[in-house]
Amino acid sequence: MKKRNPSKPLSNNQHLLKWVEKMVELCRPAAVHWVDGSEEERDELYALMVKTGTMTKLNEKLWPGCYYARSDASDVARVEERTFICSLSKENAGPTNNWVEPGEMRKKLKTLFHGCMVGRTMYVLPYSMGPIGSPISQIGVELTDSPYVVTNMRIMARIGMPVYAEIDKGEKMVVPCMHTVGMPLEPGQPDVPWPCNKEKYIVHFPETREIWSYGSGYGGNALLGKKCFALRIASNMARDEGWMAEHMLILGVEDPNGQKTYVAAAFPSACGKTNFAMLIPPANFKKKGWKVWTVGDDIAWIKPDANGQLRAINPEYGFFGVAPGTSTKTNPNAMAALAKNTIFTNVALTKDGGVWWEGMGEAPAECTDWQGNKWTPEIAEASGAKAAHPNSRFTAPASQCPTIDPAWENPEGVPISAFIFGGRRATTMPLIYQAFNWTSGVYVGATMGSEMTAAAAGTVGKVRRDPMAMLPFCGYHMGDYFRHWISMQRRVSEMPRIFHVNWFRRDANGKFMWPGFGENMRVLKWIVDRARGHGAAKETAIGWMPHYEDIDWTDIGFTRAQFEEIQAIDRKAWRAEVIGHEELFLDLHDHLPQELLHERQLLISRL
Ligand code: O2Y
Ligand code: MN
Repeated sequence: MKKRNPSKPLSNNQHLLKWVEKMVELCRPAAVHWVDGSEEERDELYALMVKTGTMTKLNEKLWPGCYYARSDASDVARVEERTFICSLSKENAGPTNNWVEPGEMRKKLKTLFHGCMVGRTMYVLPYSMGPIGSPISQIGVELTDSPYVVTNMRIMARIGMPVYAEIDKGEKMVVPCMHTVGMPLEPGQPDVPWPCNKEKYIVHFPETREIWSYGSGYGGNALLGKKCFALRIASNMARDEGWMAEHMLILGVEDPNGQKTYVAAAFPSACGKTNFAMLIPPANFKKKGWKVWTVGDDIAWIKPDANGQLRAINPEYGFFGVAPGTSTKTNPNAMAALAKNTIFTNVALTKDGGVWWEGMGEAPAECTDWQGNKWTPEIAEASGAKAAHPNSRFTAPASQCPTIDPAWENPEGVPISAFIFGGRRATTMPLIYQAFNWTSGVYVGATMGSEMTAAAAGTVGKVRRDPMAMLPFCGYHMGDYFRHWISMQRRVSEMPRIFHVNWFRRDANGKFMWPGFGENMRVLKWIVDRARGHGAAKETAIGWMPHYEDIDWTDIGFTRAQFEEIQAIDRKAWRAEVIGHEELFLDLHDHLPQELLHERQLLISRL
């Protein structure tokens, strides 16, 4: 690297300098690169990775500024079983997290990190989660030996010089994040395009707000600002400081009068979260002047302001979206966002230097699949081979999304009027209902469940309870997390209304009952009406539900009978559902707030 990356840090923060020196001593890199975030630096990093085979530059005419990477076949998703919350006591981590005694884990990490960067460059990557200078934003510094991570983080977070300046101010704590692919390069040893280690550790120390990640170069394991910081560490900060770090998209609904209502929604991985965040209203809604704006697609940091209004920021700067299934039909906004300056990982490479994935559109006659093998539709038919890995990703700048909200970088955040929970449920859960009040809404979120996802590397089809979609991301005891949610009503002047949606209910023949995508706008409009206090509803055993007349059905032909079927409360199925809630509650019993037990009793008595 050129002289521009000085051997001394650009920041005068002595604490940062000392920590980097200590980590250099531990990891023994061949060089240290202080990331400045410039375009020149970005281009140098891409050029370096093209040379080592980590990245391929895509056809500039078709995919300007885009690069393509293929991971090692063993390093394709988050590794929940190798993710640890090493709080001082096992009890604080709770039964839903892996825990190892912190002293023992530190000893192990010290051994693993000793010399782990030999022959490689250590990048010092300062980043801000949230707009720089926002009172809701937080700062981290990731030390990594992966240039792939640096270029991805450059899209996913604000990085470089302005962040050093923030660190210099000394107003915010800095979360230290250590990352290595865990493959030192001895002299003369050739590098591989995607170095990683069979052994993986994704470790969080909540009390000291530290992250240590070993052995993986992929997504949530390695881009430490995302799941590790913005959810696992931030959930601890939020509990201690009276705010919320949530696995939620944020969108704004603009009505024909130009009035905007912002909602935040939690869905487990692979439930159409990115599509919902970028929803395009049906034609008749558009004609009337309804618009949906995107603030974020994955994570929300939500804080009460001085007036007790909950306000949210998207702490991220880009989208790390699942490629398969994304198309101009399903999500034209995502397709526009990823059309340039994007990194594609584990999709297929086409003959003309472009990318393709299942669900993007017509398959190419031939391409190279995510493992580097020849792929044709005929081969796929004979062997079932996928061109793109089901968890293949695009890393795209959020600013390129056509529906990005004009207020998405507002340092004060946007006001939140409603929370939406949802999952992928074939039965039991209606299309839409509203919780009776805040505490019953917390119960709805706490007990939500979904079928498993590729991102979690699990079996498809099995329902797992995923409270607030935070099961893999809550950095402390889930029972205490529920208590924190309940306690928020003491800090907020008017609570957002809470809703549950299920786009995935099936009929007796196994067919989806709801078309989804843009049609979800009809449900969203009712949610917004209710949140503003003027939509009608009827009381049911599980919550408030719209009458058929309360939803705008123009141009869709969804009949009253269909609506009644999709909204039906099958009491037998609901009794089984409540038993499922009991299983979760048993696991958490010693930290479970009494309020949730009461809610359960009330639900049972209504059923
Ligand atoms: O598998 C990974 O490393 C990515 S996981 C992910 C990425 C973007 C948004 N959400 C998720 C998730 O698993 O919730
Ligand atoms: Mn997510």
